[in-house]
Amino acid sequence: MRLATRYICTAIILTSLFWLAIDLTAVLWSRNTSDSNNNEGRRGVQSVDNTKLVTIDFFKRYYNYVLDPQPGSAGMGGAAVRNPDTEKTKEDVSLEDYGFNELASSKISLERSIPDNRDTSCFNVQYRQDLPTASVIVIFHNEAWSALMRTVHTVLARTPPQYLYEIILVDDASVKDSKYSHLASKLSDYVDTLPKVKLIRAPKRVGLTQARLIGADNAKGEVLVFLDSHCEASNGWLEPMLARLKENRKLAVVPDIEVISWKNFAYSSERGSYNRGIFSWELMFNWGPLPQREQNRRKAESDPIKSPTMAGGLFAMDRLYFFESGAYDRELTFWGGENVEMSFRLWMCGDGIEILPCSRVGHVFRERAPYKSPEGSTDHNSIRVAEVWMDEFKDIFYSFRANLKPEAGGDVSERRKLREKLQCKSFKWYLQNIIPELEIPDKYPYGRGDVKNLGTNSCLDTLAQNNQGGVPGLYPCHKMGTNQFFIFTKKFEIWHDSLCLDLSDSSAAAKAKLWPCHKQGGNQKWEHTKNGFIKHPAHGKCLEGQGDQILIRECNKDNLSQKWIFEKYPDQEVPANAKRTWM
Ligand SMILES: [Mn+2]
Repeated sequence: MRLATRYICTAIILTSLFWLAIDLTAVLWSRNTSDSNNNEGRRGVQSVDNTKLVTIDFFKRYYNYVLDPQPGSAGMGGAAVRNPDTEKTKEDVSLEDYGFNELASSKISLERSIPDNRDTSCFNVQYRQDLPTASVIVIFHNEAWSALMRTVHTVLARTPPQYLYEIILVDDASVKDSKYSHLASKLSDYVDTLPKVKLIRAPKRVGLTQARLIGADNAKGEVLVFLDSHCEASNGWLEPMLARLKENRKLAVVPDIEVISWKNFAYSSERGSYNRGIFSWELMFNWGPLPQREQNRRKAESDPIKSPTMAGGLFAMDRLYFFESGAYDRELTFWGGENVEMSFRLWMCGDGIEILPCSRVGHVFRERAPYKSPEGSTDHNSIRVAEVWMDEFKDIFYSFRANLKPEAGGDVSERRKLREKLQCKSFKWYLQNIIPELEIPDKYPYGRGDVKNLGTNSCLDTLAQNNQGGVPGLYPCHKMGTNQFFIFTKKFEIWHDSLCLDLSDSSAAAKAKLWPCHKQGGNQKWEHTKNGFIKHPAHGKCLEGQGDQILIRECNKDNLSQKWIFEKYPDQEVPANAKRTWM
């Protein structure tokens, strides 16, 4: 049967069933009430009582699967799909084209069943039934058919239709190439057969932020829900977000984002521990654990988690508040930084961001993006964020990103006006109240910038091993900060964004590693002597540069490869009357 016909039939049958159910309820109720209280008997003829609170399972009756059931088909229950060896080449091509195993994805029903990972407490939460309607906005560029359509179909199947105003697909100028021909007329024709789904084509490539704005500018639902184009909605994914926004419209709410494997499309069935969004001083989004303070504040696993930032791919906001609060900065280019901008703005000017653990959406975390962003686009965006929102703390960002200049962000006066108009709080307030756990580097540390080795003329570099146990080395000095940016702190640590250079033994084979800073000295305490040594007092050894490696050796003042120089020594250059601390 063609889809359209199926939908019409299903709709007719459901509508009939719906009214039949109401009639029956009305009859039973009026009998009940007239038995107990004759005067109120007439109330029984009213239709659905929207004020009656219900639990999440109530909404299940409205979910509507339309695809033929495929018993035993691939990936059911969120299972992994493995392709036979004979299809290895085909699989590799799909990985190359999409950044995930599209071949596996193409074998899985667009409405497959997935594990229910919600905490039991989620089933006791009481929801109202008069929830706002949602416009679901999905932007895409060169997306795979199966991934995009599974996003659409799972939203249609698992959203009560009374709350789904529309799904808006925004095609950000996908390449007109045989590889992506499914996104041309095939897509337009298919979308015509689906209820409530609209397709908008961007006339030229506009990038993530502008494509989202096209969706938002065209949306008519009361709530905007942004989803990536490779998601799977789960049972009850939307209702908690709508309910929370009905309680407080000055929030962005984020579902608990579950992992769909890019390798085999297994849908994670692990509950895991909750995380929240944080950021680095380079203005990159990160996930971080919940601090004790937040764990104490929450009374149940179903309670929202306050999140200082959001990843930005999946979230919902009241549509009018989205625009009142400044939508997106329309001068942001292409990709990156828009989530951090919105995060700072929502906390400083509104009621912030919450992750809702009872709302779950699966997302394919791709191995890599299958397309390139224009050079410098993210930097341009980050500069705008720093200039508009970070007040004096933007200096920390610029010290990390030594080669960036404010001018490269363009004119930010409109956004500064917005900040004034909304009477937003200061960045200092945000740091102190929303993310007090974030380490703020010393304002005038003993050393800062790149750390040059005089023997090799190379610079200390994390070599992108920015994690616990990462082994830094040497790399040609590039004067761009980032992985060559270190601070010699007032606690005598060699610090890189919450990681400290740590030496745990003094043997010749020992390595100085990056380790979360513990502020206790010991293995993380260093001396930088007048003659240029970086010496570990506890182990009595010096850092020595050799090739691209850092060795641990007996200190030798005649060895140039043991001499290091920081780009700056700020504590020796404090301006007169300057405030010596940030807070
Ligand atoms: Mn994504």
